[in-house]
Amino acid sequence: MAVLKTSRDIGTFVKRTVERTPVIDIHTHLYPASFGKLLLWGIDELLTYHYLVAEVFRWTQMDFGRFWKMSKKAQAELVWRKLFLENSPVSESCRGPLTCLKMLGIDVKSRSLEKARAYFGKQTAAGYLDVVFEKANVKQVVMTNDPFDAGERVLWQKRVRRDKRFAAALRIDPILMTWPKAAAELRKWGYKAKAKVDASTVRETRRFLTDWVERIGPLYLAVSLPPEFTYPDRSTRSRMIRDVVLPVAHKAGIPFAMMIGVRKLVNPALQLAGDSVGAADGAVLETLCREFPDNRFLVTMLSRENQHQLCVSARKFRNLMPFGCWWFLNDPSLIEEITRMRTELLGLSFIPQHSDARVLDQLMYKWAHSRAIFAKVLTDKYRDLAATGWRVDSDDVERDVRNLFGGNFERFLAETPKQ
Ligand code: FIX
Ligand code: ZN
Repeated sequence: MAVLKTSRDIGTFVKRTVERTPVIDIHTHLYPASFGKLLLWGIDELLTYHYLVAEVFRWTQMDFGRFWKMSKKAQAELVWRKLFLENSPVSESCRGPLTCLKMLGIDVKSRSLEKARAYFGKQTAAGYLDVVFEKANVKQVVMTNDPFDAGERVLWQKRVRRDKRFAAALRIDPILMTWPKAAAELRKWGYKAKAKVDASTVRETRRFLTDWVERIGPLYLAVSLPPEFTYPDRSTRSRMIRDVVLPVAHKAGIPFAMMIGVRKLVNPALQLAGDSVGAADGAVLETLCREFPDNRFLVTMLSRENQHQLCVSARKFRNLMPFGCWWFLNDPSLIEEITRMRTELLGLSFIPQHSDARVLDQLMYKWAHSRAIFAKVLTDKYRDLAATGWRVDSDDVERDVRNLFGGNFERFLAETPKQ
């Protein structure tokens, strides 16, 4: 243990600790190599990530349908030309792939996409997965596992081999967003669920969720909700949350993760890139936390306008854990603003980031970019402490960063009451 006496000592030690501390990435769309084509990786997947698709259409009048008919390779070449060669790749979504190539030791001075492709052509998914986890210093990721996705469902039913670096999360959007359709699916799978929710449908839907909790062992249940989400109201969604989702989560002893503020498909022609954002009513979280004190809530909100209220609500309810700088907030200026706000209002009792990675390689850049900002914010906070005469010990800094990068998540899970 060392006392970090000077401003410079603090800066140097905090930066090194943030870089060296392995992280648990609590929300991603990644899969292990055993899930086959569900695992996306390599330069062409990086360049056709939906964030870049949205951006490339700002530089072309190409017909959307024509783009979607192009091969992945041709789409990537269009993105490379428009966003990297004809315009400087200064956006966060464009800087990301370049950080990945740099971390892999691929020189981008030539600006040759073929050179980058040559590297990936020599990799296998399993081998490259080890490279990425090591370079990103990620010890575990939590997947997004959707029983309503046919491609994924069949893998779980075949009991595909697990990789302990990939924890599960049970994603239940259809149950809370499109119930009649979800009920029809459940009936196909042998659960007597009716479009009109009655007591037997509640029982059968609980049975469905319980079966999947037992099948995949999720760390939490999760849903993405629109800005207009509220609770309670007379909707099927409120009934399902009260009578099905929260009782199943409580019985299993796992949190319920709500990701709030997505306005789905405002531009359907962009497909996955077509979602937008809206400010939500943050007060709904206080209602849920108060009415369900034995449930625990992981929450991330998509609108910048909701961040301050989320911090204040978390001050009022210890069963509310804010996490991440999600999606349109996963940009340096906003990560810094939100992280400063959170340390000033919550101390170190929050989960600062998740990557939301859809392409394996993204773990490298998303965590490298965020770690740089966390180091900057934490350095300022420890320097402020030192200015009061407080002794800043290296062991304390290491403990604090371990908590931010996974310890708070693991404690929140462990303390979740189980029926
Ligand atoms: O609902 C979600 O899990 C969102 O993160 C995704 O739908 C979104 O497309 C995304 O990947 C954002 O980063
Ligand atoms: Zn996501």
